[in-house]
Amino acid sequence: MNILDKIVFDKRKEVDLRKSLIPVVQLEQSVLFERETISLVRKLRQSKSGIIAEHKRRSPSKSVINQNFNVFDVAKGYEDAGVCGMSVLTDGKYFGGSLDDLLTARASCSLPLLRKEFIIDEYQLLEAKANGADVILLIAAILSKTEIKRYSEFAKSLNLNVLLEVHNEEELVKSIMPSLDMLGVNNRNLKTFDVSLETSKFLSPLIPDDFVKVSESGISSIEAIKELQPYGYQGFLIGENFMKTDDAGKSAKKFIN
Ligand code: IGP
Repeated sequence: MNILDKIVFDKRKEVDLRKSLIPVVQLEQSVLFERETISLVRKLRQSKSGIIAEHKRRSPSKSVINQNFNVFDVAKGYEDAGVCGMSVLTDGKYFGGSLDDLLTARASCSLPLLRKEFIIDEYQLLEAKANGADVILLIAAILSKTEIKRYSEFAKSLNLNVLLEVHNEEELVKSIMPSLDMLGVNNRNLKTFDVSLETSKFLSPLIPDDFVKVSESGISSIEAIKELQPYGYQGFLIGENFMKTDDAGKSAKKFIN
């Protein structure tokens, strides 16, 4: 089993347990369920810098990145820096995150929030909505075409934006459909953790222009962004580079003109 298979295996068990503990009606009763969501796509289209800044304590590839921050301050710092949106990792076992982190970020800022999670069930979309998310991530490497269609259409019905993540041509070709808002190219191979910005460059011409293109992972300089912009990228998802410093917001600010 590669790491991605392991994560998905554990996630299935976790989601089944959560489902048995918190029924859907309870999620739907959250006050946040009525909240008007904020569109990340719209913000990215209008923005020059296009930064989506992530809250990430640790990861399977890097182990500990930063355990000292609290999400409330990070969200505030990112908002003050002028980023377009914030990504909050909610996986506990591999990334040290939680839905509570999402809720805290929601209480702290009015940025569009992405629930960064391994989505394998509609239930997780209801959780995202109930905890203040505006955007969900779907990972093509772990979903069939039918699942991508089902989850993205369900997300749209909840007024959530959809970011679909791919890493190669095959995943991209199977995934293109009108219910997606943003196409994200992950420069990191989630099975091997190899990182290369060339992945974004190579896949960009295969992404139709009606989707906002987002380059994800391994971005550590303004030069890297400048290098990717001519390929049509309008969004840049950055985690570690901000989180490894002692002031994530201040680090993000350096990327915004
Ligand atoms: C951020 P980085 O290299 O800047 O910390 O990467 C983000 O792209 C990465 O955390 C990520 C991710 C994912 C994490 C991209 N896709 C899917 C978990 C699941």
